[in-house]
Amino acid sequence: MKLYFNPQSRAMIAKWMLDESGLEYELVPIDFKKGEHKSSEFLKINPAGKLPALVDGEIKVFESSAIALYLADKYPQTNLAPAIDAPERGRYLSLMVFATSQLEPAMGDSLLGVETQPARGWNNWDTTQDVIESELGDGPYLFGDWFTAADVMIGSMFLWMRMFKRGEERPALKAYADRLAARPHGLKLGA
Ligand SMILES: N[C@@H](CCC(=O)N[C@@H](CS)C(=O)NCC(=O)O)C(=O)O
Repeated sequence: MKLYFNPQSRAMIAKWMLDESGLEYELVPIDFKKGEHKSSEFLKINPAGKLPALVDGEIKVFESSAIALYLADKYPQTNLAPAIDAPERGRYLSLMVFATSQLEPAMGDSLLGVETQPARGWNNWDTTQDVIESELGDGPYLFGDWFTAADVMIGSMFLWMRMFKRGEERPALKAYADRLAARPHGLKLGA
């Protein structure tokens, strides 16, 4: 399995997912300055010309949430996702998609100081944090004691925010980010 990678990118999220999975993989370095992500060879893997992208045999996957969903489903022995017919599955899928469709754009609005327009499909940073705080409950993870790919996707957003010295106002979410960063393979950004 090959992960197309640059440490200054969201490919760090896919790498975290792979590290948590214990699966073997190879990193293929992509130099943004040389435009390697826009080469015709790379565009055959991700037509959007962005990282991360994963190649597993014949299968090509791009978009960080798609990569996390793919890995957890393709390799169920990693125990990083509820089975397709498990009662937790609906909530799991919702959180996986929420990470990049709501939490991430809300985070972007907050960092850029832009007023969120809910008509575009996501709520503001405060409201999206309310959702995650309530989903987390007493934790320690989104599915209680069970660490899943949803923690990789949702947790990454809070760990990115931390790099910008933001998103630390809420004790429960701060403690969640601390727990994730302290995992042996936890995402270490800006280190
Ligand atoms: N929604 C995508 C975002 C991918 C993305 O924006 N990647 C950035 C790096 S973090 C990139 O490759 N930028 C290079 C470019 O657009 O030229 C995902 O989650 O995979």
